[in-house]
Amino acid sequence: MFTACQDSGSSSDNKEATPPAEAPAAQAPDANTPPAANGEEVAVTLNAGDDMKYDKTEITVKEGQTIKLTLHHTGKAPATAMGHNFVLLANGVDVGKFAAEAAVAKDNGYIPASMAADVLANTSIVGGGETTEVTFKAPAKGVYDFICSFPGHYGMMNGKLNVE
Ligand SMILES: [Cu+2]
Repeated sequence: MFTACQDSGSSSDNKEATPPAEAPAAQAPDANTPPAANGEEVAVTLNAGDDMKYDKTEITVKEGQTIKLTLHHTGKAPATAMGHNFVLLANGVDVGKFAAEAAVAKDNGYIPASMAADVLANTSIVGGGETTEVTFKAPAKGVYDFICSFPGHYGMMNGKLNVE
């Protein structure tokens, strides 16, 4: 398999001087991409930088798959100023309300305890150069919202998890 987003390793894949990449990451799926089948673990990497954007706004998985999601903060700003996380919300959750509650839940990693039942999966908050991950089982077929719950981010940092 492969390792993704390991910072400060000995390899030379240093992303510090990455030019603004507005185009979707043109990573051709290579022969090493594991086939995605029910029950298997699939790796998803989500990048977000100081521009307050996820590099993917749509993630498609299959029901029953185990998803290992890695969130890599490609920027330089500290978590206190430009923290990012990944929060997958249950169906029917009022995203705006959740985000408002989350914004004042700093002590709990911006996950509001009062709405914890609405969270299907979440990572911790990371700052520039840091990586975090969460492994979770794909929920039932449907479309689910994911957001960054750092204050003020969800309007820019949101996407859909499609479970087929
Ligand atoms: Cu964020």
